[in-house]
Amino acid sequence: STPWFPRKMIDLDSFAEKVLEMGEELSSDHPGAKDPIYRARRNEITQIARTYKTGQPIPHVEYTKQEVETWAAVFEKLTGMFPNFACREHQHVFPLLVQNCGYGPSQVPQLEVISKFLKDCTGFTLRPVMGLLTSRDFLNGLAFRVFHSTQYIRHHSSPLYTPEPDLCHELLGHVPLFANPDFADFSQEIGLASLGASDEDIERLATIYWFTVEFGICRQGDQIRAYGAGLLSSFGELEYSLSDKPEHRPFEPAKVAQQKYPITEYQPVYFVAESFKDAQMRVREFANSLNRPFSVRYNAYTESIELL
Ligand code: H2B
Ligand code: FE
Repeated sequence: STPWFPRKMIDLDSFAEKVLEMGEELSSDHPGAKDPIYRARRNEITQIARTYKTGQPIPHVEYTKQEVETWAAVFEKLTGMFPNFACREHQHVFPLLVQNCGYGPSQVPQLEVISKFLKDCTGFTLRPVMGLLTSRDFLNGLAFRVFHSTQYIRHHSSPLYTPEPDLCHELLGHVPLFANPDFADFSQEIGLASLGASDEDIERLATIYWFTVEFGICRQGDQIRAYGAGLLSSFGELEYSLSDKPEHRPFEPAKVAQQKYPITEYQPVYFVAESFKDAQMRVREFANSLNRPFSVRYNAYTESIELL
């Protein structure tokens, strides 16, 4: 039988409290795990996600001086690298985020402002989330052009390292690409394929997500550049991924879906997309090969999924 899946945008409200480890209870090797002040602050911020409902504006967070400093450290380090390593789509959007969304080292941008900006660009919106969602829930959100974003900041003791998504990763890595129409289409394609998919197929789609939205690189003229958020928000891996140390293979979803990957070390292999349009077409083809007794379409007028 088909697993349950969200049919209307408001169905996403039910994901709020289903977060995996590290969401509320930080795992023990987390830099913030033993810092009670950090934990209390995290709980304060994740209250927003816990009670957030579809259609509400995302509440403003007044970030502390320490949080702004952590954000600034990450911001300065990464923006210095983008000109040499980020794909052209990321570089095109970044100045617009500075102009319209308060990006810069002196303040932490607000999710609500960014969500409105993305809505104007591609129809994508952000929803605050308490921590890691299951792959199924997270991918299902993409079918509605919804990206679940954390709202808290990594621990100040190691500004350039975080074992989990945080606001720096979301804002510097993910957000710029969701402003690009082809990338938005590509991401939604993975999301649509995930609706009602079997557990095995969710695993395959999560792997494709991993090697594209998180760790994807793409050909750009005679160069390769990064578009994956995990790369764009990691100063070490960003340079490494484009060097001749790892393996670079062509983006073929059926092969990508079977690739094993480490989550705490640099990737030994990356997949090179020719363009977001090409990647979307390939994912659609792959999705059609999956075993699901129906196909789906998103109706943007009613914000709901239609079964075909
Ligand atoms: N949850 C959240 N909150 N952010 C993510 O980036 C994320 C997630 N990634 N759940 C998902 C899992 C990804 O690793 C794939 C789809 O499993
Ligand atoms: Fe991410």
